Amino acid sequence: MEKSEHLDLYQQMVVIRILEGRSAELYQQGKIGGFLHLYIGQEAVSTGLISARKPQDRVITAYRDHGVAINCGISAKEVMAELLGKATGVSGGKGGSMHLADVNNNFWGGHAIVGSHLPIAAGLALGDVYQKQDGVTICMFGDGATNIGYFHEALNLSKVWKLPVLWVCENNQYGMGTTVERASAVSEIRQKADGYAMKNDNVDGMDIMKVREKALEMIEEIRSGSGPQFLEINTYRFRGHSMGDPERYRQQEEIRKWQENDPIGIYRRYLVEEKIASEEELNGEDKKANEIVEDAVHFAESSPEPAAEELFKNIYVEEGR
Ligand SMILES: Cc1ncc(C[n+]2csc(CCOP(=O)(O)OP(=O)(O)O)c2C)c(N)n1
Ligand SMILES: [Mg+2]
Repeated sequence: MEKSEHLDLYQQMVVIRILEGRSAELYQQGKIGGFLHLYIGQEAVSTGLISARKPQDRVITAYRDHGVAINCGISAKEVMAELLGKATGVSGGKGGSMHLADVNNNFWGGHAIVGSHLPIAAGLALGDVYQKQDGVTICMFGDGATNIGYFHEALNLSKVWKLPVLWVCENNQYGMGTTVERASAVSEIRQKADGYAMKNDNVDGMDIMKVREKALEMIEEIRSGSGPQFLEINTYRFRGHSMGDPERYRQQEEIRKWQENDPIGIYRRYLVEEKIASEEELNGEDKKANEIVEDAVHFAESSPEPAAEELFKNIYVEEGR
């Protein structure tokens, strides 16, 4: 990898971290409505994974989607404006936190119903097969989603039809306040893929380079016709499930232990130890990331609300009928 690519990935991770910290503040000030699920702690997962895709590869995820959107190439401005429900947001201010999407960047959303986007991912991949495209669909979901019927239907059909999908489970150890052990028959989630005779693996989600390497390998195998594969990525969310979570279900000690493996700290150390970048250069990247986020907040706050007519656009019924 070129140095500039490393710095770009590092900056994406820091932008996500700072943007989410700022959005938590704006939420507390009442400027963001609805739910807000932060990705802090999981940045190496989507940054590593999406760095391995080609432009024709589609990405689809659940509601913890701000980081994924940034990694797919959506600007911090458009993400922040969407969080504030502004017309300049990536979904025109009508989607909000859980419904960021931009097909121009091959990012197919942001989905709020747990597991609901897995059959959609299978459908996207089937569409590519029909049209003889060589894209791979990367479908990300949580550990909790693997206990839902949609998950099993989608994995099964994807294997029967040899669809080009990389199923990615972000195992952050909890579905809301419930540990994996209390909700899933198997605690190593990749074992569920064995039930569909699907090649599977796992990787440390706190280390971006490991995620990227594994993703590159699996995506290329899928592109070459291996059929669907399954990757479990072990990670941890440093914040609550969503804003307002009192977090009575886990100990501070556990959070601290995971924070010692902060994915940004791990990448930083790697870049310095491998002499790819100096501390000063990385501090410069942090400063730039901070400016990008502050510009985004200013842009979002000074943007207009969507017009009332917008209520009648982008719905399934033709206008005027
Ligand atoms: C079908 C459905 N059931 C319940 C919910 C409420 N709910 C929202 S998030 C969530 C937990 C999902 O956990 P996981 O898939 O591990 O994702 P994470 O939040 O950890 O990223 C639940 C139960 C929902 N949105 N949809
Ligand atoms: Mg989870």
